[in-house]
Amino acid sequence: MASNYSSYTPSCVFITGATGGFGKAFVERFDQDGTKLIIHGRNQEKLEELSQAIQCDHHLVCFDLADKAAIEKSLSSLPKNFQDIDLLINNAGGALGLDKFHEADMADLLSMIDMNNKSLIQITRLVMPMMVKNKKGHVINIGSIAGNWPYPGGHVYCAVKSFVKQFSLALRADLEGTNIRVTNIEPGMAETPFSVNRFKGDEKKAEAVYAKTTPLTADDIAESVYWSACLPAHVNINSIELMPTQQSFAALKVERNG
Ligand code: 8X3
Repeated sequence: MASNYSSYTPSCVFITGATGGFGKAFVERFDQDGTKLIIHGRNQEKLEELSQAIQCDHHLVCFDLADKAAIEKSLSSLPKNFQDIDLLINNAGGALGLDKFHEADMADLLSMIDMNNKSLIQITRLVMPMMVKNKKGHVINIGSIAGNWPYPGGHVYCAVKSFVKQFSLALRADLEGTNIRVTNIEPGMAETPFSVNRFKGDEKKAEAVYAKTTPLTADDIAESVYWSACLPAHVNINSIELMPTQQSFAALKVERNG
C-alpha cells in the first residue's frame, strides 16, 4: 500500500564545498528532484564541470569561505529567484594530518579550525537572517563521528567536529519560534577524497584507510541529508550518526606498567 505520509520539498538549497565527495553527492541527490541549487566551491573549473552534469536550475558561487567580504558580496548579488534559500548544507571542511598532536604541523592544526568552524560560523551567520525573516529554513551541518568518539591522531579534528555538534544543538535552542530546523549529520568512515586530503595527496595512505572493508559512500550520506531535509516541516532531526556496518568501537586503552 502506498504511504500517504506527506513530505517537505526544499525550494532553494545552498551547498558549500559542493564540487567533491559528499558535496557532489548532495548536488546529484537534489538534482534528481529538480530542486533549485546554489552550488559553492573554490575552483571555478570544477564548478563548471559539475554544472554541465546536472539538469536542475542552479547558480554557481566561487569563493573562499574564510573570506567574509566575498561571502557577503556573493549573497548580495544572488539572482532574484535564488534569494529564498530554505536549506543551507554546511558541507565544506575536512581533516589535515593524523600525526600525534605534539608532532603535528601547527599550520594544519589552525587551518582545521578555520575550515571547519570559522567558515561554518560566517556563512551560517550571513544566511540565517534571511531564513529568520522568512520564518522558514533548515541548516544541515556535516559533522562527524569524530565529534563523538576521540581517536589517536584525531585531536583538533575531533574537537572541531565536537564544536559542530554543540553549535548545531545550541543554534536550535536560539531558533525557537522561528520555524527553522537544524540537523547535524555525523558520518563515520566514508570513502571520498577526505583521506587523500588528510594525507596531502598520498593516495597509498588514503587507500589503506578503506582497504579490505566496506566503507560508507558519499551517496549513503546524501540519502541521510535528503531524508532529513524532506521530512514534514514539523519534524526536526537533531542528529544522525552513521557508520559502516564493518566499523564499530574499540575498547578503552589501558597502559600497563612493566
Ligand atoms: C570522517 C570520519 O572517522 O575518518 O569525518 O574521522 S573519521
